[in-house]
Amino acid sequence: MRILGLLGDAVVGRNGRQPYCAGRRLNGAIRFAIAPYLVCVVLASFGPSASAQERLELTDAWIRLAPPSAHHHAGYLTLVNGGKDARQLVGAASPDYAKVELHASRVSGGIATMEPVAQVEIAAGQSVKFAPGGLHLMLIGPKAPQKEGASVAFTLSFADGSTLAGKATVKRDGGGGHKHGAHHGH
Ligand SMILES: [Cu+2]
Repeated sequence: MRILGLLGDAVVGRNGRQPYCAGRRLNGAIRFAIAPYLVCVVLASFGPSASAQERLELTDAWIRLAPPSAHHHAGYLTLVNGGKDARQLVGAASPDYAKVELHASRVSGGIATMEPVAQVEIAAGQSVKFAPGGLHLMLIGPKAPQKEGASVAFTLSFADGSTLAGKATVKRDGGGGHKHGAHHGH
């Protein structure tokens, strides 16, 4: 991610566009020297995106390490809408998976279930957290064995036709109670 951040920052800088991050308040060489170590590390990855997306931030994307036999992996992230309009997340995709769905989990009577959701709205000025036990990206049909620490590229699609690219790190459970596989509705 840091390497991408550096590249993204350099590309954006050459094109004369300013990444939407604290780094833009710095100038010249100082910005290029320091910015990659600030929040630009994450935000600059989205620098080349369309202007309409600049105020929607995607952070903390990760995929839970699952048993090797798992055909579904769960991905989590946070979307922060710093814009003035609500945004509707309507889909996702990854080159590393056959299909990606938006799912919501809930626990009822001690049993965890989940179901697809058609869209997730991120209200203006609000954030939505995809986390164990709640919203998640259901990554279906991995094309290669999952590896801890790997970086998985994915793209989010919005109702206005825009997309947002991100990378999720594969890591172990950070806590929470999302039990995948045991009670799968599809
Ligand atoms: Cu799911």
